[in-house]
Amino acid sequence: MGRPDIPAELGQALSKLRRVAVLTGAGVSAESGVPTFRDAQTGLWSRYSPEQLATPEAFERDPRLVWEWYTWRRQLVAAVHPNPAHLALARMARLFARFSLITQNVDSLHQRAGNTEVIELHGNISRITCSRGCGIVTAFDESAAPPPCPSCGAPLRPDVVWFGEMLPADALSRAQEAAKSCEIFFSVGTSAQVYPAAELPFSARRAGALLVEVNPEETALTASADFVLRGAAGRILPHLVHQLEAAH
Ligand code: BV8
Ligand code: ZN
Repeated sequence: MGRPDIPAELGQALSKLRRVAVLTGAGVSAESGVPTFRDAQTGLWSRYSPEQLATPEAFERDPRLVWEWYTWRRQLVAAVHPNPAHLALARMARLFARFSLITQNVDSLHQRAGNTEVIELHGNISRITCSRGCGIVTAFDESAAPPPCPSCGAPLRPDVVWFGEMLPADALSRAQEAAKSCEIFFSVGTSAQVYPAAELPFSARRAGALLVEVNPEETALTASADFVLRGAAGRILPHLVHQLEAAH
């Protein structure tokens, strides 16, 4: 397969711009072997949809089932590696004066690829916290069922944002600030359907930023994008960063 073509005017814009923001979704981890939310869950989880399991109600109703799902996902994530898309974003962070990496993913693959500042909008699967909110945060452990909170006894839960739950205020405000102040906003590997994360590219555009989409498929964002790089992030981003490094 030939080199993906990066439009010349995008290359020119990137050589002049200083402030870049990137929003990633499950698609950036797809080439590491982590199923996206839209892919049918593999194996025994195929009969559940994430929207059914990633909710406080599901955890209330069947804490052990939800806990097992996260244990399965945590083990799957621990067994995979960052792919060329993650590695390209780690290199890209070093090329711009202001680079904000905002992710909807909970898999730590951006950190493992070398990005030191990652705005995690939806938490992280490697951490667990008190389901009654008494602030305890600790590392996920191998127990078969949610362990009791050491201070209040409520079951501990994955430290991720479920549907219907508020996003961490600090992460969301940093992401909104980055979207409003960037000159170019990349939306990579996200179907742009889950709010308020999906609002970010639109607020970047309203603030005057160029909008670039990297995705093999059309999304809710495609019509508003200034540049659509149609293809896998693991193929497109390394080529884009290679071009940028050559120009720097
Ligand atoms: C909130 C963490 C309320 C957990 C996640 C009705 C009831 C309740 C809520 C709502 C409702 N209607 C709307 C809502 C709001 C809801 C929402 O937006 N729902 C959607 C479904 C309509 N949002 C929320 O509930 C949020 N909270 O609104 O609170 C509130 C408001 C005010 C005051 C109080 C309360 C919380 C949302 C966060 C949920 N948690 N994850 C976990 O991981 O277990 S969301 C989860 O799903 C991901 O984090 C991600 O955000 C989303 C999946 O989306 P993507 O990442 O885009 O992945 P997806 O599979 O969709 O797409 C993959 C893309 O990659 C595709 O486009 C594909 O083409 C592309 N791709 C594939 N391969 C590649 C590729 N791209 C590049 N390269 C490749 N190789
Ligand atoms: Zn507690």
